[in-house]
Amino acid sequence: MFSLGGCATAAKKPTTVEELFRKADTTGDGRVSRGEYEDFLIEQMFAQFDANGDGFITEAEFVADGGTAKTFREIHGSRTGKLSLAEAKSSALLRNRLALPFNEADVNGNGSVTWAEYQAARARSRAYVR
Ligand SMILES: [Ca+2]
Ligand SMILES: [Ca+2]
Repeated sequence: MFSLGGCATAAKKPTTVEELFRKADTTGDGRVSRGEYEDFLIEQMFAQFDANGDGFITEAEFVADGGTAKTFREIHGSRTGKLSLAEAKSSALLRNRLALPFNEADVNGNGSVTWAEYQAARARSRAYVR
C-alpha cells in the first residue's frame, strides 16, 4: 500500500505523550493533580511490569523488568506473592517515590502540573520506581 501524503500508516500509532497526559487528567481540567499523577503512573508502571497481563505482578515479573526484590517486598505488604493494582496504588512507598518527580515538576507548588511541566516530569519518573 502506498501513501503519497507522507502520513503514517493505517496501523495504530503509538500513544502520544499528549494522549497520556489527557488520560492522566481524569477530571479533565487541563491539570494533573498529585493524586491523578500518582494513580496514572502506578497504572502505567503496573501494566509494564505485568508481563503476562494477568492483572498481578509477581516478584519474578518485577525483577525481570528492572525492579529489585527488596522494593517488591516493600510494596507488596500482603505477601500473597501477587501484587494487585489496588495494592500498588495503596502503597505509600510507591506514592512517595512517584511524588518526587511530581514535586520537581510542580514548580510553583500549587499541587497540579500543566502539560509542559508534565512532559519534563514524565521523562524522569521511571528512574524512581526502581
Ligand atoms: Ca485534573
Ligand atoms: Ca503478571
